[in-house]
Amino acid sequence: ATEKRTILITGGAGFIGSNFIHYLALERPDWHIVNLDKLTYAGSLDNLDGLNPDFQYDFIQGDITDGGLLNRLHRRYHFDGIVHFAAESHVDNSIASPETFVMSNVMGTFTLLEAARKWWMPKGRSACQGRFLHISTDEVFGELGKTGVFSETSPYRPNSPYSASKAGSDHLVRSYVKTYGMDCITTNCSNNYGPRQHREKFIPTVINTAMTGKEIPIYGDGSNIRDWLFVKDHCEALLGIFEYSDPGEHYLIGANNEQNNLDLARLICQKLDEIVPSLGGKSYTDQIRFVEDRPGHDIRYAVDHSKLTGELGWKPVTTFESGLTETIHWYIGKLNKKL
Ligand code: NAD
Ligand code: TDX
Repeated sequence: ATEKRTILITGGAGFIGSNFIHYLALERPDWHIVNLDKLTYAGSLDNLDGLNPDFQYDFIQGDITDGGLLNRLHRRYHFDGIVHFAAESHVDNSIASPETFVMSNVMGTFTLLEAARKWWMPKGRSACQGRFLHISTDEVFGELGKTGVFSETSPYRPNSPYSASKAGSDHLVRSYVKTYGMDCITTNCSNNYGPRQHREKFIPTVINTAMTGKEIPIYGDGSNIRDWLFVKDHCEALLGIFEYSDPGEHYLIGANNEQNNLDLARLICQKLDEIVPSLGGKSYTDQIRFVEDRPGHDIRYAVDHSKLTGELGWKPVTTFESGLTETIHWYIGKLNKKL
């Protein structure tokens, strides 16, 4: 399974994609990685700092909706795999301006699928010569009440333009498996946290606002619940699935780590109180403020990942305590660099 491979990674300058490339540089140092990223506001080449210079890695700035570019890249590199992270990813932005979500998430995934089908199945329905791993979200299943969990059999019920666009991309991937026999796999993961996440997301927002003396914004009453997975554990799951899963599979990935937003903000503040006590001894929790709720704000997500554990033996290994501490130290380091 660890033979040399040439993999196209889309969105590798974003949060999870860049963590995945760092993970591959350590775990599969003989692979050749081509990172295609548009460098929207969410992507940053700083996220790739520190890669081993011997690692075969190329960066291409470009848009996944550009089929001509995809074909030129394939002629140059002869990809035998795609790991597809590129997407507009922030729910609040999708509420304010949904169009780019449809373009990048739906049209972008479609353009990639169409390109890969022609590269890898030139004679129509025949053995597919490459593997397409599509990274999606648990948000496609909508929201849960106080009980229950999402599983691979949960119906799709997206509630935001973001999750609807991701659901659309999942359906296209599914159709390429069923109709053309393409070797695609879809994963739906719960909320990731860790180094290199964009500051717009909740955990970086709490750390940055706390540390810079600003108000820490909690939407609504703070009772909404998310399941938080450390990004490195996600990367481990993705590599295992990419290498060992059967074609056409579908896996949910989660952490069994449900937290409500208010408790999580308090926990981060308490950790900051220990790591960087504020002058005057005030707790960062004093900066917490309730603000207007997100429209259509999903109440709760929770994920049953027992299929993945049963078939491939993966389970999350990072405790929330250690993952959060590592994350907080990473953001403090970033803030200090700016000073
Ligand atoms: P991110 O916003 O940090 O990064 C997305 C990257 O994609 C950016 O570098 C951006 O420049 C690039 N991109 C966007 N549109 C593009 C286009 N049209 N062409 C080329 N590049 C483009 O996102 P993330 O949090 O790293 O999420 C990565 C993937 O994982 C997404 O598909 C997201 O839906 C999914 N996901 C994220 C989470 C999470 O908690 N962050 C959870 C589950 C699933
Ligand atoms: O300032 C904030 N205050 C707040 O209370 C922000 C930014 C968020 N929140 C709440 C909203 C959510 O209940 O915190 C929770 C987490 O918010 P986000 O970090 O925006 O994540 P979420 O909306 O849950 O979506 C994330 O997880 C699933 C990613 O952004 C998606 O890309 C992924 O698919």
